[in-house]
Amino acid sequence: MYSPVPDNLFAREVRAGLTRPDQKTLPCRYFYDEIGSALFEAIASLPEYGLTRADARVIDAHAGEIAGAVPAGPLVAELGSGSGTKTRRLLEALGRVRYCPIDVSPAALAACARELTPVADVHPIEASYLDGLRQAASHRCPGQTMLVLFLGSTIGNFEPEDATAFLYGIQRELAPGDALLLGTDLVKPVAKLLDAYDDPTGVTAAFNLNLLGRINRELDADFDLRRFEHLVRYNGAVQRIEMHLRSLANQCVHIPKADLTVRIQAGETIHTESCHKFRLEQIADLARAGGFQINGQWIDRAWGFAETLLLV
Ligand code: AVI
Repeated sequence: MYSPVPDNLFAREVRAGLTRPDQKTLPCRYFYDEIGSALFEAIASLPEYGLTRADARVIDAHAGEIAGAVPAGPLVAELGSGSGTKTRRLLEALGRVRYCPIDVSPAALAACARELTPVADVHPIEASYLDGLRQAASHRCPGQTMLVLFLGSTIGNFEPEDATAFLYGIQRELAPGDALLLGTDLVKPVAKLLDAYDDPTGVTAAFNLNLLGRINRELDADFDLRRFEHLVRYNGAVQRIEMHLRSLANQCVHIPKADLTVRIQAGETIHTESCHKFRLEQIADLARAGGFQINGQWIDRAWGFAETLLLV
């Protein structure tokens, strides 16, 4: 039977992911609606999830050195700025620069502008990462260099080949002398990772389940969230945490705005996110493959997190 391709990108991607014959998937970038973004802020405060605090600690401890390693007075663009709190110290160390936070969430951009207007000349850009970067680059003054921030180990949520292609995409928007500060979560004991992504308070479970809630709200679907559970695995072969939603029953879900009825077996999972963890040599390989060279690296040993400064 012919069924039209939905024109809404979210609907199309949900449909594509849930009709995959081998493993059902949903793209993790759809976690971040208003509820998901609030849940992510809560995750960042959990004692078990040290990643965000480690990222902020490295920047706080080394803001002066990082600022000293890039040409003076750069235009700063941040990909996926969130609320901008961890960027504050770096912007202070850079002096009053023009700062373009790039995010798809207007709420995150507004919070970021509130937080950082006292220390920078803030120009929020509501766009996807590379489109936003292109727009930010158009704000450069003649001869001005650019510093791009991609913090929080969001690069770890890309498949390895997509991570390389993405870094290369950033590099292509930049010019010689420009820099990228890349945050990456390092490999660590599996038990510590499982605690971080399957916290006893259940915040990460709620964050994961909210993806189904979002599909219900935006695509008129009838997922019963109580018939799914949060499942976290460490896949050692590819050094990543995988988040899944496991069905607790044989069930049939209707998603009218994606023109889809999907059958899900008891025990079957929907893979919702991969969080890759890095070794230092893998960061070097990734940088090289993306067309950058490493100019500095600062590490938080307490959690296991690296901030790496890459030059074009
Ligand atoms: C945004 N990103 C780097 C987080 C991570 O750790 O991969 C997303 C997250 N998923 C569950 N907890 C946090």
